[in-house]
Amino acid sequence: MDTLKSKFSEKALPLAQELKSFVKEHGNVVVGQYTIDQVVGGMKGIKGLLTETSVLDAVEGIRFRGYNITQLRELLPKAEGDTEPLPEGIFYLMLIGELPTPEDVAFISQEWNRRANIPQHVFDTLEALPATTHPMTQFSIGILAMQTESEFAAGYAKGIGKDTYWQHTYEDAMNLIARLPRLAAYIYRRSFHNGNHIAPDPSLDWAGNFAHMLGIDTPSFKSLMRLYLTIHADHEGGNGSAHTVHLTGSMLSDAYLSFSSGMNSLAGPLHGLANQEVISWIFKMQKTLGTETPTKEQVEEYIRQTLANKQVVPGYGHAVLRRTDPRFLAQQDFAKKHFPDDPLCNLVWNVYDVAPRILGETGKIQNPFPNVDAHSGALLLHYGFKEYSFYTVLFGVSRALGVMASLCWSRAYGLGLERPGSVTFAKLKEIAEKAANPTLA
Ligand code: HAX
Repeated sequence: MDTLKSKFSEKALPLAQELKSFVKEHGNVVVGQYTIDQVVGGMKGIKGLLTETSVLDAVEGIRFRGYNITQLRELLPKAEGDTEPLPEGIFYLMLIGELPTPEDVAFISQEWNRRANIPQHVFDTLEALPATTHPMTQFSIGILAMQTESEFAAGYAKGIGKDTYWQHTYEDAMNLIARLPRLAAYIYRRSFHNGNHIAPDPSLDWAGNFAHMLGIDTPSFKSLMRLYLTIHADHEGGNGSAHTVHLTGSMLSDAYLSFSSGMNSLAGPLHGLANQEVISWIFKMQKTLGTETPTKEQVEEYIRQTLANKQVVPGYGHAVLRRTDPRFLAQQDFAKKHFPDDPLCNLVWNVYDVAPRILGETGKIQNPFPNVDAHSGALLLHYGFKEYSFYTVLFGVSRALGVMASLCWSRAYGLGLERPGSVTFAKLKEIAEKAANPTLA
């Protein structure tokens, strides 16, 4: 057993025992109540998932095992000469629950390089698709094609015991994460660079190697990738991609099947695809207004037009957050540090100056502030990374860190399959009527 796996077993197995006894003793304690609003409105606010890797507060934003993003940028180990954290570190933190040492992070880098090989049939599968297929569709299909490699699925077919599920899931999680940068870079280069692929460099860290294979091989872009892949990693358990991975995984579908389904959720415009939509919306604004540097008044006019057209302003709003997303602020900080005069970043900041007021005036948008997706495209474009239909794939590569760490915990805990009940409208009316007239039996 490798050192990370053994550390995980030391942490997770006693807690799994404790959880079992805890549920036996306190299983009938009521956690919360929910309303018809929540049933119809997507179960928001219902605490119905057990997730260890991170917790989201509506005002403060995300904390990974208790640490916020500002602290993690400070505390997680870094590559030599870089000031941004290595994503290997946040994976360790989410999986083990403690800050990693530089040695812990070096071990994960090494492991992911060792496990990164992708079988040829995965590339052949991708080659069967038109190069114009949306990168997220290719990404999901590529992940599914890798399912042939699942150690959990192979083990299950042979009849492994329940108590070893976590071990096979750990192997799948590590292999899958290791392979994703190669898969994603392959899709990028086939879609936008005539299939002119770049071989991996195993001397690099996970994010550095990804930047290298994408073809933007500068220290500054590597630094951005490290930050990007760290901050997009997790957003507690209920977001679309994490929840989908958990739901699929709860049927004992292996890591590849589960992660592919999660990526199909991330590919929706209300979730991860918003990063593509933001840039598309900004380009349309520039074209419509006939200027690359619109004034704040012009931006305001365009936002009002978007709302009048009954469209959303992408990158703004959130199902849980009620303040500016700290992931937006981390990206703004990166841009201010490295390229404060970048015109597109300045346009993003001008939108930030005016959008919350206008969105707030509608009176119906619960969070008028920017989310993570409002900024990421402008940073990527600074490096000439202009193919914005690929942006959500970058998000997906990062999201693997959180959801795979969570899948390991779900298997160690032996969490049950997810199967909530449903009601009809007629039943809701009956419930509402009884609530209004408590004397009705
Ligand atoms: N622009 C215009 N209208 C918006 C809006 C926005 N940015 N955000 C919310 N609204 C509207 C909703 O569409 C809804 O309208 P209806 O009542 O007519 O249906 C109303 O305001 C209330 O919505 P809400 O309760 O504030 O927000 P929800 O929890 O329903 O939705 C969303 C949250 C993130 C989906 C929403 O804010 C949105 O569509 N934002 C734009 C898309 C986006 O940026 N998505 C990425 C979110 C972060 C993420 O997951 N990243 O991956």
